[in-house]
Amino acid sequence: MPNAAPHTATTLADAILAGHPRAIARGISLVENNAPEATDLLKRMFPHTGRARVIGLTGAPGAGKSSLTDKLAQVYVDRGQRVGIVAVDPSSPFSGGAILGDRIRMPKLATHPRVFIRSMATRGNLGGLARATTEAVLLLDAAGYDVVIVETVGVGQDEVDIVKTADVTAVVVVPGMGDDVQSIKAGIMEIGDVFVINKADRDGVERTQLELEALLELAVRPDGWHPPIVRTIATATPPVGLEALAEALDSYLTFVAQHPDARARRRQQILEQRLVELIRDQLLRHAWQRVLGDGLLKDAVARIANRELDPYTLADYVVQRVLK
Ligand SMILES: Nc1nc2c(ncn2[C@@H]2O[C@H](COP(=O)(O)OP(=O)(O)OP(=O)(O)O)[C@@H](O)[C@H]2O)c(=O)[nH]1
Ligand SMILES: [Mg+2]
Repeated sequence: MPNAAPHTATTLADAILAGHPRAIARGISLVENNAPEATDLLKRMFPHTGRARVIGLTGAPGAGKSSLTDKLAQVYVDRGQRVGIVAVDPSSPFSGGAILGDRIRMPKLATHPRVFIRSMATRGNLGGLARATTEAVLLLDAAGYDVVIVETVGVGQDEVDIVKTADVTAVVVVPGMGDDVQSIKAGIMEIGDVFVINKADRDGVERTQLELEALLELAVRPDGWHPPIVRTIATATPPVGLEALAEALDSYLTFVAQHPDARARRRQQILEQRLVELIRDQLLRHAWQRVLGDGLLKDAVARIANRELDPYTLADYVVQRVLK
C-alpha cells in the first residue's frame, strides 16, 4: 500500500508493540506485500516474540474451521485473553473479500477490542503465503496477543507448512466423510495434535470416531503423545465442546512443556527450513536486482530454446555475478 500512513519504521514498530490494531494491520500489509521496509520491522519485532500460543486449525473446506475459530476465540476472550486470528484463504484472490467473508462469519468477534482478525490471500504468490502468514503471526505475537489462531484449508503443501509452525495443531473432520477421513490421512493426519469432529449434530459421529481412532492407532507418534478426539457443534447456541477443545489444546501444550524434546526436532526443522527460505529469497532478490532485471532472462530463454545456450551455464553465470 504505497499511499498508507507515513509511519517511520520506529514509530510503526512502537505502535505495533503497543498493540495498536491499525499499526498491526499496516505491518501485516507490509509483510504480505514483501515491502522493503518489512525486513527492518521484523528485525525489531523478533526479540519481542515467543510469548503467544499459536494454534493451527486446519481441515477440509467447509468443515467449520471459521465457525470453530470464532467460538474458540470467544473461550479465550472470556478468560480475559487477547486473541489474534489469521485466516488463510488460498482460493480468494481478493483479501478484501476474504476479510469481509470472515467478518460476516465472525460477527461478534470482529468488533471486539481484544480480538484482531486478518485474512491472508495468496494473490498468486507461490510460496509467499507461508512466509507472509508466519510473519503476520510474528507481528501479532510481538503486539502482545496471548493466543493466535491460524485457520487454513487442509489441502496443499503450503497450508500444511503453515500449520506446522503452530505450537499446537487441531485437525477438523466432519461425520460422514468416509473416504475423506482416508484422504486426509496422507497429508495432515501426522500434524494433528488434537482432532476435532465438528458438526457432531450430524449422523455418523460414532463411525467417524472409530475410523479416526483406527487411523491414530496406526500412526504411532515418536513423541509418545496420543492425540485426543473432541466432538464439537460450533453452530449450536451455546456451542458444544469448545471448552473441551480448549482443554485438549492446553493439555498438549502442557505435555510439550513437560517434555521439551517432544517438539525439539519439529522446531529445529521448521527453523532450518525458514532460514533456508529466507536466504534463498534474498539471493533471488539480489539476482533480480543485479543480473536478471534488465531483460536478460527473456533473452536467455530464447537462446536456450534455440539450443544456443544451456540453462546450467546460465544459472552458473547468474550465481557468479551475484557472488561477485
Ligand atoms: N450442522 C452444523 N453446521 C455447522 C457446524 N459448524 C459449522 N457449520 C456450518 O458449516 C458451514 C461451513 O462453516 P465454516 O465455518 O465457514 O467452515 P470453514 O471450514 O471455515 O470453511 P472454508 O473456510 O470455506 O473452508 C457453515 O454453513 C456453517 O454454519 C456444526 O457444528 N454443525
Ligand atoms: Mg473458513
